Amino acid sequence: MRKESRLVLALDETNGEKALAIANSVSGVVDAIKINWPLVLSEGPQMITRLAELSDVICDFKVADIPNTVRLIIENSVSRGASAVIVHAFTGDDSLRAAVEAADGAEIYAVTEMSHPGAVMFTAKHAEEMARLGVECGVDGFIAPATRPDRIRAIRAIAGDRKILSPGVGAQGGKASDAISAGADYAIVGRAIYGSDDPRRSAEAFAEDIRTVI
Ligand code: NUP
Repeated sequence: MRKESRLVLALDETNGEKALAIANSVSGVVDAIKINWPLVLSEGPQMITRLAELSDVICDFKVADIPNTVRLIIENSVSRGASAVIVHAFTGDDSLRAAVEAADGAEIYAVTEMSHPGAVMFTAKHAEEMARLGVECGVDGFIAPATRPDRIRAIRAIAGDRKILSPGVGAQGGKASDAISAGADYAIVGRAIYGSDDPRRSAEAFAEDIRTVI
């Protein structure tokens, strides 16, 4: 994955034509495009392949299943053009290993603790433990919350040189430069870019904010 602006677009726009237009307009500014169930459910998994013509695509399917189902989901995503797939870490070592084995050159990022307030109820309490497990199982990186930069620092201390991608910037209240300063490699931004009047200008503004700290 390219590492220039350190900005990843979360493209949760559910209209396919609009999503492609936005992806086109920001493709030089963002390092990758992350897609999630909203776009895939409304426009189909062929969106992975179409977007992969413009950018590296991260499939944010937050896979949380038994190893065999994990393998099937990862293989399908990668064969459609995904450069990376996001999985949950709480599923344990066998499912995480199945994800890494199925990736076939693509990257696997594990979620240890999500960015919304409810995440502190359960998964945040085990986030460090899950990060250590992710390292043991060979994941390429972690998803850590820009809404709580101290938690990015905690995961960075365990992740070593593995990548950290950090969502929760903009609409959820986090700041891209704070996430990068805390140890994230990339900030993930969705609504504040794709929902703005001028997505390219908005992406450039986030990239500019990140540049102040790198
Ligand atoms: O902890 C997480 N928080 C989060 O927001 C893990 C994620 N994968 N996401 C995703 O990032 C979320 O599902 C959405 O696709 C994107 C954030 O979008 P926005 O809040 O910037 O619009």
